Amino acid sequence: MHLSRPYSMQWLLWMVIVFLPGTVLAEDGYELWLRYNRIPDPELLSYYKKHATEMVVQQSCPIFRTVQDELLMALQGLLGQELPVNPSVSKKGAIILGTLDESPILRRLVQPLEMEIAGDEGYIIRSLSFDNRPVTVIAANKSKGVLYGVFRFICLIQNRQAIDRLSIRSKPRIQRRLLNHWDNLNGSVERGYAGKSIWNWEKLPAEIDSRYEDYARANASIGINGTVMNNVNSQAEILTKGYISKAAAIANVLRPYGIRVYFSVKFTSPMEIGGLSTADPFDPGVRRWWKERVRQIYEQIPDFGGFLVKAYSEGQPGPQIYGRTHADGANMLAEALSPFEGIVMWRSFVYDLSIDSDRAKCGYLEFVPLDGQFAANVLIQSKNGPVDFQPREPFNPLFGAMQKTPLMMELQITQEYTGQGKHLVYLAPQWKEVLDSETFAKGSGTLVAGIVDGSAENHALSGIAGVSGIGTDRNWMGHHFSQANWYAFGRLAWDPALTSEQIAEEWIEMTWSNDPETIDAIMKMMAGSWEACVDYMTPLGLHHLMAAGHHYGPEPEYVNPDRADWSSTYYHKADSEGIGFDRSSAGTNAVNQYAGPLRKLWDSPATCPEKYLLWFHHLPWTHQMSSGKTLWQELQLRYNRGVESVMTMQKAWDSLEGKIDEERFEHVKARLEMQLENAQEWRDVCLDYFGRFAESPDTRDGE
Ligand code: GCV
Repeated sequence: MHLSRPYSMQWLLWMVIVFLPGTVLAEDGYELWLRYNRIPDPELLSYYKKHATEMVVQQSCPIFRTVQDELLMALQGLLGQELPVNPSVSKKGAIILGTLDESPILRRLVQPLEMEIAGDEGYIIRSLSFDNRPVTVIAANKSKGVLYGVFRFICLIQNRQAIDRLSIRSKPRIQRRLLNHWDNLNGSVERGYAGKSIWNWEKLPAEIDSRYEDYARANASIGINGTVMNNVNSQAEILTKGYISKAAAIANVLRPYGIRVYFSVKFTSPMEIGGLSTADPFDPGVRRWWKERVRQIYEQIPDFGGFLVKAYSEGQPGPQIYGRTHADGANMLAEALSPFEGIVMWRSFVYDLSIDSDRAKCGYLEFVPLDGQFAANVLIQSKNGPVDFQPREPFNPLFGAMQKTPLMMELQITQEYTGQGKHLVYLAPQWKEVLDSETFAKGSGTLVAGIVDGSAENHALSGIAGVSGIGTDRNWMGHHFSQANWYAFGRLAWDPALTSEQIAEEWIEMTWSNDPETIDAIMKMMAGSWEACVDYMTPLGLHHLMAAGHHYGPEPEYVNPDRADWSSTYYHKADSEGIGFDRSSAGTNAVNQYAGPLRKLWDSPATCPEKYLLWFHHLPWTHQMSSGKTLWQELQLRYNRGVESVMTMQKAWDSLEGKIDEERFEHVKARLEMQLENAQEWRDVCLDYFGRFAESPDTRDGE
């Protein structure tokens, strides 16, 4: 084998097990979607072998070595073929990898114009002929692009696609595609449901866990190019020398996979670890402190990405303490980072009820007036919806309302409000609903995705972040199916136009099986899983009925003694008159934060889509729904439908017994049982509670 780096013991052991004839692999989900098990069909195997005979490489750099190793490893596993690595083409079926700058062969084969279109991270994959030999070309302008191209090529084989007539050109639509870890420095993970933080801060920088590299491989395979290592509820210590060195050690592992590291920083760090008496962004000493600290970071992490900041929200300090604005705070950090091309991602997740009593309106009210005041290297990071990662929310009205400022979207991969690593909920349809939403920000045709990727408003910067949920569990995410959300996040960050079905199918074949019946059964489970969760938790636009604190089960009766908006009753407002939050023009007028056509549509219960009905309206229990039922009847129907969908998922999964490896089969089966119990609890608790107000009798069917 032509391996440029020694593999870990774990990997070698795995290889031995894979190649023992007749061995049935026990799987624990650690490999994620990067499972390179041998293709069992002899005909297919010989087809792929014919088109993957050697690897032609004419360059070397750390990323390039990664590229080469990954392809070797994949083909060794999938085809059982040790590919020679040669500097020139000697066989039919060669795979030629490289950048035009460094590979003379590729310069002969590929048009420079075509590469221009691919940009810095894009790639092309083409079936071509070289000296009358059929070859496959994976080319890019930068090594990073080749890395992404190679992972796509491997995916094609994992998906059993033809590889002899390839003509693929791809480049990411969004520049910064980041995971946000809500990992604390003590190893716990806020809203994490898969064990502890994978960053072993105590043992760093001396000990480098082999997981870091596996994490990097997984992310690179789906195009993720950055990671914010620590919680947005940040601790100042991340900026101390010790932690910078620890982070630098991780950055060294991630770099060959094209991944940069970023920090969440606490606004009062200059006071907490710098001994200053203020953190006022207008104070020259404070500004100097940040500049110096940033310089120290770049000394150790030359490609450091920048800072993420949660300011003046949920107890985190911000510039407002000193009478300054979000823009003042963000711009101070931006100034420190700018000489190194670092960026600031400043979160808009703020809800100071003294600004407005409707929490959903607060972010918009604080941030829109600041549009145009942020430095060029600042992005505003906004959650997909205006409240907080609820099972379903309309899109955040900030998208489209701050046309002079690049807005990043923050999605939640970790399932804080959607079953927490215990429920099978495929979130790509939720994200697609938001990304595909028409904002009417510039007449029709301005989708949220176009704002996030910067194209609608011509921004030089663009970004998207997913709150990761990754932990030390063997399967990384707690639930095997939560891996699909990590995968889907990366794929949508690369191309928001992909459909959730396309992504699911790709993932299923890589993660579970290539058997058509298995794919079909799992596809159906995944496709309906998000709507099922919405139905059994918060149908018809209801939101935040979750139990206080842990946010797992239902607690519709919860009233927080200190804060109205931390109470479930604040959101559903159920009483004998009806249910729902009146955000129409007759209510809080949150609807007015959306562009004209949406405002008009959503302002009237007659035209508001039923999925958002109780988000925008408080309606009588007898309100007529499009089904002809009353609102109360419809609510019961939806809760029951959610439970039934989980039963259907269970049946589909049971039908796969024997087709899926036992360990993962049993794991998912047990989780589905828990999900059913939870869904029933959600239904029963919510309907019992709302039933106390509703005039109609509870017509729920028994099971
Ligand atoms: C990191 C929600 C979560 C918090 C989280 C916060 C945020 O309120 O429950 O755990 O804090 O969002 O996004 O900042």
